[in-house]
Amino acid sequence: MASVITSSYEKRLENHKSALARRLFSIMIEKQTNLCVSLDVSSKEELLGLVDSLGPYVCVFKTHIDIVDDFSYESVVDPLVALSKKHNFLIFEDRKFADIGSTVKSQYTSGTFHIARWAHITNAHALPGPGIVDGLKAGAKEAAPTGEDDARGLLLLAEMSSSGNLATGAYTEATVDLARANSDFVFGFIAMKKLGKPDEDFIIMTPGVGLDVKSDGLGQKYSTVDEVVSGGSDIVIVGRGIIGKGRDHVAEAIRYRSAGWSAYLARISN
Ligand code: 5BU
Repeated sequence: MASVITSSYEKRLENHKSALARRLFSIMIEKQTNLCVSLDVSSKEELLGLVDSLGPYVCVFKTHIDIVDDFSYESVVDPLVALSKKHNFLIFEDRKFADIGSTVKSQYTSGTFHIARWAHITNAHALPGPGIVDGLKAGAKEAAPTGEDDARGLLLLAEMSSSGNLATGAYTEATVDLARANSDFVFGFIAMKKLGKPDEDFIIMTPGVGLDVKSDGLGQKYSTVDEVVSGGSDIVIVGRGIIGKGRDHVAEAIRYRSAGWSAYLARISN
């Protein structure tokens, strides 16, 4: 396993070459949080309500915008962007692009969702090869304004959390190589642990994190916050552990944020 990064988010902010990564680190430092909440809900009212109440505790909200039943750009994206300014967080659309460059460019910039206009972060599978990164990079340039605050960044799916997934071994290694060749735009990975050489500062965002259960009956596998952060994860992605039915959402967000920050402090003190 690659050795974990033990330098602070402050140090990494100073040296990072991705504008998006610098913005992300500055939010994490200011709000003292490495928590990303995954908003897998189908009603816009619920989505926006969660964002407003949990906004103070997160650095990133992750969306699956295509599962919102009552979606319209004006009634979902516009208020979401306003809330991202109010609470100072980034928006990550978990789109998992997986097609040729020309097609993903259109999927990213057009259609119902116009993802590149509002999602600071999106992600893609490496399976199609370098064209997918080129297509998304071209889309980001075309759709997003140019200031540092409007920076866009891509995460490659180097690993997955689900049981029996195929993103392992040589596939994961080839994904890291693809990121290396595009490190101005690809600032990190969806992965379960640190990837890359010690001096390569890829940000690792990790799904499949839960403190109470080990699986969901549909293939999801949960690790604890301590397990993933000590293994090199920089941001923990939590969905149902926080927004699941019957949970006190704010109390759970505070619990996961505190676990994430303590695990980060423990890692940098080693
Ligand atoms: P959960 O409720 O914490 O299990 O939600 C996990 C979220 O992370 C959900 O939106 C998934 O689509 C997403 N996810 C994942 O669980 N595992 C992966 O490997 C990737 C994404 Br990539």
